[in-house]
Order: sequence, then C-alpha cells, then structure tokens
Amino acid sequence: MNSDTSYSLAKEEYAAYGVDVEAALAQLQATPISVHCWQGDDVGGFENADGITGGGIMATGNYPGKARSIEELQQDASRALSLIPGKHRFNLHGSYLDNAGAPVERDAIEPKHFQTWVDWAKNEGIGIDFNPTYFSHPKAADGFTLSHQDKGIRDFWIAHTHRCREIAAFFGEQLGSPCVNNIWIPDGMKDTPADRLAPRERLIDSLDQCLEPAFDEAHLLDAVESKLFGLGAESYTVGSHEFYLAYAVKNQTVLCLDAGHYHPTESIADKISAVMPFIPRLLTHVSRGVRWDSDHVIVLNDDLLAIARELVVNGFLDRTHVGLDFFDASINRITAWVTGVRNMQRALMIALLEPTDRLREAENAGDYSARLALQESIKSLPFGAVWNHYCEMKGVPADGDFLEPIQAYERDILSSRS
Ligand code: RNT
Ligand code: ZN
Repeated sequence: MNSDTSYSLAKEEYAAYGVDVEAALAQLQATPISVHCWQGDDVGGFENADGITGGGIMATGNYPGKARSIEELQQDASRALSLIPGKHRFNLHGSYLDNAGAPVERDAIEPKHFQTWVDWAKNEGIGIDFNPTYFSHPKAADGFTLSHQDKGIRDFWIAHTHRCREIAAFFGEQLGSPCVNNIWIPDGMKDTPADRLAPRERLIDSLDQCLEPAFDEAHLLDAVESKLFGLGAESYTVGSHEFYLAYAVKNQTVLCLDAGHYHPTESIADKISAVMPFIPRLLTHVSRGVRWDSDHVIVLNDDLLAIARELVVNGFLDRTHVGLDFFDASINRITAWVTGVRNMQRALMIALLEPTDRLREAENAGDYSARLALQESIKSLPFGAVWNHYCEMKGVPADGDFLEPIQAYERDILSSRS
C-alpha cells in the first residue's frame, strides 16, 4: 500500500471518531520545538578549549564526533533540523558565545558575541531562545551563584544575567520573535543545611535585581527553572519547585517545568493545568529521568504522551514554549536530537488527534467505563500513517528512513573529528 492510500484510510478512521486530521496537522505545523544546543557538544560551550562542565550537570559517554566549534555545532544542528519536519527554534546558552579566541568574562558578554548565531538562525529561518550560564565557572565552584553569601559573587552573576537578557532581547529583535531567557542556577548543598531560609532570601533579592530592567515583551520573555537535586547538591536546592512557582506567580514570569526535576513518581503532566491559571506562560524542558539522571533522550512513552496531551487538550499551546532538555554523549548526537525532537512532535500529534470531546462527554455523563474503553481503543488508531504523511509533506524522511542520512553524515563528516 502506498503512503497516500495509508493516509487516506487513516483520515477516514479518525473521521469516524470525529477527528479532523488536517486541522491537527495545521496545529502541529504551528508549534515550534525549541531545540537545545547542548545535546550537540555535551554541554561544553565555546568559552575555552576544555569545555569542562560543573554545577551538578554532566554528560556521560564518549561517542566520537562531538562538535568542537560553533561552526561544527551549526553544521550538525542544520543537519538535524533538515531531518525534522517543520520550522523550529534553537536554544543557546551564554557559554556558546563567539569570542574569536579571546576569553570574555561572563559579566562582559555582548550581543556582538552572538552575531554568528543570528546569521545562522536567519539563514535557517528560525528563532532563538537563551539561557544565562551559571555553572562550569570558578565563581560557581563552591555551589552557589545568585544566592551566594558573598555580595561580590552575587553581583557578578546578576551582571551576567543582565548581559544575557540584553543578548536575548537582541535575538528577539533581530529574528522578529520573542526570545525566552531561562534562569536556572545550580545553588544547593550536599549535606543538611543549618539555614535553608537565608539563601532563598538572597535569591529573591538577586532575581529581583536581575529582572529589574524592563524589556519589550515582543523581544524578551523571562523564565525561571527549579530543580529537586543535583550531583553534589543532594540535600538542599535553593531554587526548589515551590520557590520558583511562588516567584513566577508573584512576578508573572514564565515558569519552566523540567520533566526530570521532580520525584520519580511525580509527572509534570499533572502540574501543567495546576499552574497555568496562575502564570502568564509556560516553558517546558521535556526530558526523561532515569534513576539519578534527569536528562536522557526523550522516548515516546506514557510520560511524554501525557505532557503533550495536557498542553494540547487544555488549549495551552499558545501560551507554552515547548523546549527540550536532554544530553546523551554515548550515542550519535544528531540521532539523539532527531529522535528526541521527532518524538516530541509525535506526542503532540497524537494529542492533537485525540477525540477529546467524546472523552469529556463520557466523563461528564459519569460513564467512566465508556471513558476507559475509548481511551484504550484510540491507542490503536493509525497515527503512524498520519505522521509519515506529515514528514513527506515537509520533505523529510519518514520514520525508518532518517537513520541512513545520519549514518552517512557520520561517515563523511563526524568521523574525521578527533
Ligand atoms: C539543569 C537544568 C538546565 C540545564 C541546561 C543546560 O538541571 O535542567 O536546564 O540542563 O540549562
Ligand atoms: Zn532543564
């Protein structure tokens, strides 16, 4: 059966459930995924040659071929984007600057150090998102940044945040689409603190100063991201979930929910409808936690389907920035990107194809048996035929066909990198 026939039959099957497949695909097409740069070089950045990470995040594995320069990272990202249907965004960190070989301190970085990224993004026709980098730095080495006891160190990181907000606004203005600048700090303690409050009070004060200069929302949106624990910060995290939830509600910033930053049986899927009535916008860091790691490549599992469903069926997509956050250095990094981004899109598409009205009708009628039967029946619907049709429409390989071009790229390009 050719793919046109599979697609036509699939459309009929969905129509029988009252689902308009073409409308679903139009919405999928209008939903960019913010693709994180750091999967391409194991969170190393380009401040210096070492690219050593610290601050509780660590990529594990030594698969050959990682990007060693901005040029290589752009080349790899372009290759990945060419195998993903639709137009997306690229999510950079402060440490991915172009310093032309002369180190620039983090409190002195400027838009000009990111001109090469603007040029590349314009060429790709995509927007950029941003993050200050509060890790992998001598002034973060004792585990504290914006909540540090030392005012000098806090001021340094506040200045870094100001520079990053200026850079983010520059991206937003240059690329004609608001840039989300996401604040995540590693601050925390390995063992039981004597004082849990003082660092949090200092963090509130620092954040207030960081966010003090106002920018045009058409250029810059500020986000804050919590965490549960990190490597070496197992007992206490200053910027916990409750802390940032309260901060975002009070200050009406974007709230970032990272799927890997909660207790293992907690899912961010259930948090979405709880926080959205109180915050203006949501940023997701869709990730996959596995035991102590919070950053495995996302797979099409129940957790991912549940997150996508909550964004879609509640009509939250227009207030959500769908970002990803994973980094696996043990496999081909382009395969990691392409598989992860496509999985996010597949999950969104499956949610967009859900006959939600029928599920709600059953629920509102108190008929939970019908709800269960329907929830389970729709799992057999032919979403694969719709997805492969979408890929064809967008001129990218169907599932099963995207690995070969990545293997060719590895042979031709990646294998010559030491
Ligand atoms: C770390 C946070 C943060 C980072 C990136 C690199 O635990 O999830 O989002 O992964 O900024
Ligand atoms: Zn994250």
